[in-house]
Formats: sequence, structure tokens, C-alpha cells
Amino acid sequence: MPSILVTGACGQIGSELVPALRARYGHDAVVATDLEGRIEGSHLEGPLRALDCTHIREIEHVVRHHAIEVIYHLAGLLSAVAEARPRAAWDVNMGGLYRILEVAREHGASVFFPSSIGAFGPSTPHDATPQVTIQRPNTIYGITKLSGELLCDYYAQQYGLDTRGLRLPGIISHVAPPGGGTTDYAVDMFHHAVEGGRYTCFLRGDSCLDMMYMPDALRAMMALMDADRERLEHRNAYNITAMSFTPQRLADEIRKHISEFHIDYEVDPVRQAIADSWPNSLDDSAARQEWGWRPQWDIETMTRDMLEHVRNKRAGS
Ligand code: AKB
Repeated sequence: MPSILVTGACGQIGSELVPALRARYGHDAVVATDLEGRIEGSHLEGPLRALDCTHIREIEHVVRHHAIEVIYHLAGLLSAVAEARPRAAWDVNMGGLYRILEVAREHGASVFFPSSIGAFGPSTPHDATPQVTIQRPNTIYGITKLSGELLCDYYAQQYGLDTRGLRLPGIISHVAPPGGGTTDYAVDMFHHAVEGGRYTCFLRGDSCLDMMYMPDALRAMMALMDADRERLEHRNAYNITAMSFTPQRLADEIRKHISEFHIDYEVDPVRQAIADSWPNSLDDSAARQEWGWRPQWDIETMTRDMLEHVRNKRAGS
């Protein structure tokens, strides 16, 4: 059983990845970490400890103390927050990854890095975006994601470090809320549809973006980390997707279940500009060929499941 460290464990993905890893590898095999203020009140149980990944000594201490072999480095600022706080975005997204890679190099741990569709930019081909293509992001978030990909590649080639990454699309989940991304509208829409039957969307109705339901995202991360090392050609990050849709399309799908659901639009220019710079849909054939990636959820099945869970949650609260 590997000994695993998860940073950013109290965030949207970490809140579900930690229990999934524990179900698979055993409770004590997974050390969940996040900033002190975030672990207070977290539903995650121990091992749960405070870790600021911009402090290398703290990372070293945890890695040595728990003999960590695998690191899922999820700590980071999402796109809209990063645009509002560019310095913090650089310090956390880049500084944190750099320190994680340095400690991993010294201790021989493998590293999972969550890149994003944000690593692409306006000059990237927008439809069926290839695995290897033009990457000139024009957001600080995208710059940190692309630089992070390059840093992972560098550590793999220069030091033989086992780095693996995914260009994650918008992740949809009913468990923990996302924390300030451009794709958050998709999660918000479900809650508003169930609570009041109306939603005001901050993106235009025709903004097409890649999306994925959380169970697929968790499977993808674990499958990539399990994959045969020899078969992985790309050490920066793999394109993956499950569905791509616009706010209008998602609203139409929700309306199949809540016929009175109404959507209108109040476009936020910052988030709209970010969305406009990102692909409409990714080509994930490299991930399919090299480590067997296959999504299991599409917009129809995801919408049905999300509505059921959001309704149950509301009924229980
Ligand atoms: C965001 O919107 O910032 C993230 C992402 C796609 O990277 N969900």
C-alpha cells in the first residue's frame, strides 16, 4: 500500500478524492492536508493536518514523517480568484508546485498535478483541441497551469521524477462547492434550479466548455496514477474530457426534469473573457490510448444524478 499525501484536501476535488483513496488503500494510508483555517470544520477525518505548501520545511516534515510515496498536489487558486489575486496565484500555484516537486525529488515520491483547460489560450484551436498544440494562455491562472505542466515535464526528464497530470475540465459535484472558477456556473445552476427554479448565469448562453462529473474525475486521477509508467509519453498533463456543453444546453437538460426552470444571463466580463479563451472541446485520444481513459457519465446521466443528490441534500437539511 502506498503512503499518500493530498494537498488542498478540503477543496472541491480533495473532499472526495481523500475518501476515495482511503476506501481503496486504507484510511491511514492517506494523509489529508490543507491550510490551518480550512481544516478546522472540515468533514474529513484524520490523518488530517495543517500544511501550507508554500513552506518547503512543512512539506518536508510531512513527507518524511509519513514516508510519503505518492503526492496528489491539489492546492491551488482557481481561475476567477487567480485573476483577482494574481500575486497569490503565482505564489501558491507555482511556488507550491515547485516546492512539492523539490521535496518529491529528494524523497523519490511520484506527483499528480491538476492542470486545466485553462492552460490553453485564445490562439489554441478551439474545437477538438489536440494533446500537443499552441498554448499561449492569457490569464494568470493559465500561465501558472502551463508553467506547472512544463515544470513537471522538466522534473521528469531531468531527474526521472514520476510526474503525471491531467488538464481537468470544469468539475461538477454535489458534495463540496467549487472555489472561484469560471466553470462554477454549472454547479450553481443545479442548486438554484432545485431551490428556486431560476438561475442568473454569469457566462453567455453559448459559451461551450468541457465538463466532467466528479466520479469520472476521481477515476481518471487514480487510473492515471496506477498506469504503467512505460506507457506514458506525456509527463506534463493529458487532455481529458467527458462532455462539453453551453449554459443554454445545461438549462435545457435541467428543464427535462424541472419544466418551470428559468435561466437568464448577467454576463461577468472577467469570467466571460476567461471562458472565451478556453477550448470548446478537447481531443482526449492520447489519454484513451496510453492509459485507457473512458468517461462513464454524459450530460443526461450526470444531470439526473446531480438533481437527485441536490434534492436529497435539501430535503435532509
Ligand atoms: C476553473 O474554472 O477555474 C476550473 C478549471 C476549468 O480549471 N474549474
